[in-house]
Amino acid sequence: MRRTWRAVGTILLTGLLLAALTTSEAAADTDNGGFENGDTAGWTVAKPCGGGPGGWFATGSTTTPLIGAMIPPAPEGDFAAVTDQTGPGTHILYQDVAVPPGPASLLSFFLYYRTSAPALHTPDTLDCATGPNQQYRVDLVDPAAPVDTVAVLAEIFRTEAGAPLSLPPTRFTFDLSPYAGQTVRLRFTQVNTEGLFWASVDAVRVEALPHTLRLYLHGVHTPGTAGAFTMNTTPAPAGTLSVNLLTAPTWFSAPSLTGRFPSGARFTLVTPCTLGLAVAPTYRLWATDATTEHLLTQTSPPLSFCLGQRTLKLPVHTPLTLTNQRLKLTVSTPLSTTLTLPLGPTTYLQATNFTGTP
Ligand SMILES: [Ca+2]
Repeated sequence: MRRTWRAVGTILLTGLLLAALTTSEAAADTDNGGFENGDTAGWTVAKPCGGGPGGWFATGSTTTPLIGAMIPPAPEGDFAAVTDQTGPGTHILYQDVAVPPGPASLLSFFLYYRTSAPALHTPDTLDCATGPNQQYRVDLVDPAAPVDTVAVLAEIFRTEAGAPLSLPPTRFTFDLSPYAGQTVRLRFTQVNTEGLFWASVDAVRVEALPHTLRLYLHGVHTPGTAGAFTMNTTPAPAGTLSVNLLTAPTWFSAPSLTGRFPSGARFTLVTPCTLGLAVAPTYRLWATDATTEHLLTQTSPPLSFCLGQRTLKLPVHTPLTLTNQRLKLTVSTPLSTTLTLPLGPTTYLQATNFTGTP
């Protein structure tokens, strides 16, 4: 019976791992963040303090590589990273990570530890020459700063004085959105002057998260186009724009988009109801770059009663991947009809579940 349950558990776990791999496939990621190379390739190991043997190691074992202390199995895959030592030291593991330029990025990792010391001590230094200093911390650091700086960009985790002497594998997340487009140093540091300390980490990931993309229609022209207007992620100043639909007014997204809309992502055009059109115009949405143009959808909805705000569904076929392409929106009728379009925060093209830039 026990064997059966274990088999079911293995299948479930395998399914979860596959789901995790699929999710992270398209995302920006760390180099060897799960240590599944069986080594610390992609990472830099430093020991700015302490003379004896000790440091960070990748291991697939449940005992540490130097002194054979018991540690949990890797929480994901076969390998994880752990510190081991025979005396006092400062043990650093870091990687410089390019945070995706999109507006939503998430750092996640499994962290766990155990110490033989009777208590944790958390002075604001990584020096192991003067104790007591017994801590494990995770920081975001400027890559140009000294390797053991405590003037950090952000403190992600720290064992505070009085914290438990051991922690089982626990998933932590941290919002990297404020660092979009920057390269930051992700640094794991373990310091010990009071006893042995086994600090572990696994499954370090940086993922771009899906977000709703809103491209506000502006009345300014897009450079390099024949009189087309711009739509971007900043609401237009309040105002109106008069255009003749016979000339098929056009908006191009700025900047270009690189990313993916998964199956089920919804495209809509949201406008105030004050258009006062005599005929139902045709709306077209395209994906374009310098050389090609691809029609995503075309719709001519009948005029209908409108209260306050009009939400027009644009039935774009998904999944859709764009690589440095612009979205192009045109509104037209075969008649000469002047459209007075209110601009501002209530006039935009919206698409859900976008993972990418912007
Ligand atoms: Ca792993």
